[in-house]
Amino acid sequence: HCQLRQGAEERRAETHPLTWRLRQDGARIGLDEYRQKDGYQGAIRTLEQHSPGDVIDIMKEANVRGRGGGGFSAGVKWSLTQVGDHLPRGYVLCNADEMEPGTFKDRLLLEQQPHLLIEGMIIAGYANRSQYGYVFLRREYVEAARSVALAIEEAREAGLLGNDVAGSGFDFDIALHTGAGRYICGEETALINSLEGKRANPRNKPPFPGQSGAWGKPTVVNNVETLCNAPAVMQHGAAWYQGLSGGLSEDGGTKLYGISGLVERPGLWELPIGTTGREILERAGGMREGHTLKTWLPGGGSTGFLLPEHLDLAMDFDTIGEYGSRMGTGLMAVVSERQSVISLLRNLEQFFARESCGWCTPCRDGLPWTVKILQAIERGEGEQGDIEILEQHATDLGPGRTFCAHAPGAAMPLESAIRHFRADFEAGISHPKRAAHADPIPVGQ
Ligand code: L3W
Repeated sequence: HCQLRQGAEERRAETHPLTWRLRQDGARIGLDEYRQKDGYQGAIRTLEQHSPGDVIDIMKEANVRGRGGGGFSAGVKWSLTQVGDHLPRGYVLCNADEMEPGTFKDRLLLEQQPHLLIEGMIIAGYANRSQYGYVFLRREYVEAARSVALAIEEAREAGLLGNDVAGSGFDFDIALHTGAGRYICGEETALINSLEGKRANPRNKPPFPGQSGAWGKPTVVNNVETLCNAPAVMQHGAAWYQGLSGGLSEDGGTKLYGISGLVERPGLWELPIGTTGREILERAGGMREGHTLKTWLPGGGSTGFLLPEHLDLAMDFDTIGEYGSRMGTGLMAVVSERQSVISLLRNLEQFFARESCGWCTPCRDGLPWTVKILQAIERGEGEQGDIEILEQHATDLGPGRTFCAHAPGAAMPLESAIRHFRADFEAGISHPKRAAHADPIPVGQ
């Protein structure tokens, strides 16, 4: 699924800033090849020609929005660290803890083109007056770890990391840190706790990491793909970046879009942001023979189910949000009419229950309870009133009830599945309402 299914001849620097350097055979791009293909020019130009404030203005103007799923402006995030006089400010953390169900975009960048990330981190470090960056990497990404570690060494030897980066007088270095394989470590404040050697419980926000992050210092946390956009923005400018979407969206740039499920050719493509779900499905050759599309998740397990009628919506941060879902990571998962939405939902909620850090009650207790009810419905042994309990859970897990977005993320597929496929839930209910004295709360399993 990790192949970038697009001919090299179709990818150009002017239109595919994230992937134009990649080889057709998927081989890793080392430092020499990266530099031959214009690599590090964005960072060098930044260090030579711009002040940190300029970089932030350009990133804001380009409107690079967080590609991990949050969609928050990277430039605005970077401006949070510009308070106070003390130098260096703090840290740049690359969130490479890619573990969103169905998401495999950052892996491609990390394995095949790690220098693009390092270049982006140098730019982020300079803009945020930081001297140290960490790549927080998902433990299971063994190949990516090897690739990034080698790239850090290559960059250090070439004077692109360490003291006096590229002769600019700016000092910046990066360390690779592998996590312990937990989804919650991708939540930015849990990531910070984990990096500090603490248990990965999310922290309350505010303060945002830009105000007080790792070891109490102003800290920028950006997704891999977000940071990988910075070099081209700094090399070619905000107006150019904005134009990449070709009018398909008010958001700028391109996006790594992908698709998995029962399609002919699952894959990943760099396309203008705002490309429709239909085009992504068509690039994958459509649904497999004998299957028709029942529903789809636009960007991971923590997004809401959409219907075939939503395929013509622009896949961007704002449009999808108007239809009870979110673009999320932009990697679609399709469900065939011959597959069970209830089983998929149960699988996702089981994942979210397992990956909850356990701090907040709705998440710790609500998710296992949700799973238990879904398992009963899946077996055809649901009870009258179960749908109403699940609806209540979708509310109780929703925004504002917990420290972080884990529970609201889990609530999205739950709420949308009930809204769109109530009949599927009803079909799994065979028992009368449970007696009032029965213990309805299977806590702590
Ligand atoms: C300063 C404010 N900064 C928000 C920052 C915030 C964060 C970013 C996004 O979860 C989503 C989540 C998952 N001043 C700010 C501010 N920020 N207001 O903006 O914030 P937010 O609240 O939208 O979400 P979050 O807690 O960071 C991000 C979703 O991503 N997700 C999970 C993805 C997993 C991967 C992966 O495995 N690679 O990407 C998928 O969609 O559900 O909704 O930095 O500090 N006023």
